[in-house]
Amino acid sequence: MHKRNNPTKKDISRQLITYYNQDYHFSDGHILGSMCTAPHPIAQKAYHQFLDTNLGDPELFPGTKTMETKLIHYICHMLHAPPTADGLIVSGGTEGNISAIWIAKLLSNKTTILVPEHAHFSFEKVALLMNIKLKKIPSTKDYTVNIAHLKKNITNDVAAVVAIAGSTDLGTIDPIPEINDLCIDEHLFLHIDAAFGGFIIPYLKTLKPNIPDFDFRLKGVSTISVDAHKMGYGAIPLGTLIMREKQWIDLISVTSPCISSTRQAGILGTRSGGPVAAAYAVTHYLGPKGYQKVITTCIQNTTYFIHQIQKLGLNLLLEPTMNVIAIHFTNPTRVAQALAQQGWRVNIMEHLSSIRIVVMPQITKQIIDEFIPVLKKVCIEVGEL
Ligand code: 0PR
Repeated sequence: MHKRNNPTKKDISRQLITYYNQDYHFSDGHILGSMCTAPHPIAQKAYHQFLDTNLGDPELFPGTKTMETKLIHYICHMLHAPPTADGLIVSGGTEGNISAIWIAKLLSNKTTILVPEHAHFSFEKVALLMNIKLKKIPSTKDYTVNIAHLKKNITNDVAAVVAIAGSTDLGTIDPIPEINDLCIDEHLFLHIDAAFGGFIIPYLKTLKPNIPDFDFRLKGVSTISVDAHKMGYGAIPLGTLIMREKQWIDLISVTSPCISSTRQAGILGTRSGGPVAAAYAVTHYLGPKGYQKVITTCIQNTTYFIHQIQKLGLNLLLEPTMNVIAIHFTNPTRVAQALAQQGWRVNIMEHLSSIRIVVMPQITKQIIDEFIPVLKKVCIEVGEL
């Protein structure tokens, strides 16, 4: 009998289970430091349904393309974008930042950008890819950009100013209204990196009225990137770049002779409609009321979490603005490694002598109650308590 060399379906299925079991899963509740979560069930279903679509050739998939347009409109509306605005679906915050600076560079023909020192490392890629010079602006003691330093660094080779609405390390929000005024006065392109905060800040205002504006209501804001695969409850990869003027899309478009549409915008070519369908489904299903509920719960759980941490006698690096907690340690790596040995994953921020916990929707009070005794035990073991 002819012997099959390839593994059977059953073999493959067993292999997949083995590999799957080597991973951590959001549903276990032990991933504490990630900015992602398991996609909402309605997003998971939509993703599978649109697995074989390709938005690189939208004329073959007009239905998927319509969903994409509606998703962009949803985000535009959430960000109070003017009627002149439009957006691009991108793979995430990295591509959003690259695309925004690509536009700013083409509009200005200049090559320096002013970036807060607490900006995400994706701006290093911007610099490498586009021969851009990053001028890093120091932070204040609140870990937001220092406006006086920003002002001092405005020179006539600046293509764009970047501000962060929900920083990667600490969830802090730069003083965007002041930066906005500065950019209007100096006629500078202003990009807001709201990859993480974009789905939080609109709903944070009802809980914390002093949260500053960050969106297109500020007339100097040129572009905003927001990821659905972070706090939007969507599936990876799904980011958006919303721009004040729809014609800026033309700047980053090329003619595409071999496909049915004549122009293709942005960096990617072939790309799945699955994540777009997922984000369309969850945004329209939850709507503002649903997101308000999700964010309110995350913020309440953050408050509960920090009380439990403080009750242990541990110190926070600063009072959280949103659902990002930084616990200060003498040796954060040792704490994180000891937690990993117990099956709990946090992110290490050596540069801030802290560990990061992001209170995503899967981090319930029950999970916090399970984690706190482990944290206490580990801290005693490694001499942090
Ligand atoms: N801008 C900000 C403010 C970000 O926080 C991030 C990612 C990006 C841009 C880049 O986004 P993409 O990674 O989607 O391109 N911040 C997270 C971080 O570096 C990404 C992340 C998510 C890391 C989940 C780990 C993880 O498990 O922490």
